[in-house]
Amino acid sequence: MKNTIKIILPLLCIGLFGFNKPPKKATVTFKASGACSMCKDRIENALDKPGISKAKWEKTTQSVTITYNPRKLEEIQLHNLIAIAGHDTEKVKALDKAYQELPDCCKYRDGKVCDD
Ligand SMILES: [Cu+2]
Repeated sequence: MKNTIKIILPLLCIGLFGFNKPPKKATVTFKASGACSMCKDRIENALDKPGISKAKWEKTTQSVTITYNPRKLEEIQLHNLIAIAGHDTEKVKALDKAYQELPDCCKYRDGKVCDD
């Protein structure tokens, strides 16, 4: 019985003191399409927003790794920021208008690649 209390009490305390809140920091990696270092800058700049502490896009893996605050942003918003800048992610397709406005060499859907 005493042992049970020893186990339950700390759990109860954790529950009361914000265990239910999401953590302040989370890191996610997902697919985001791009062609070159200009795309890298564009994607990373699009993620230069409050609540995002780190964003790194990699051409070789066509993926972006983002450290953000889940209390301020939902993961889908990260996808939206990238899509608005003209780049497809695994969950959100870029707006046509934004894609058309990309420089020719950044038109990743045609398999184009800029010289870096
Ligand atoms: Cu590019």
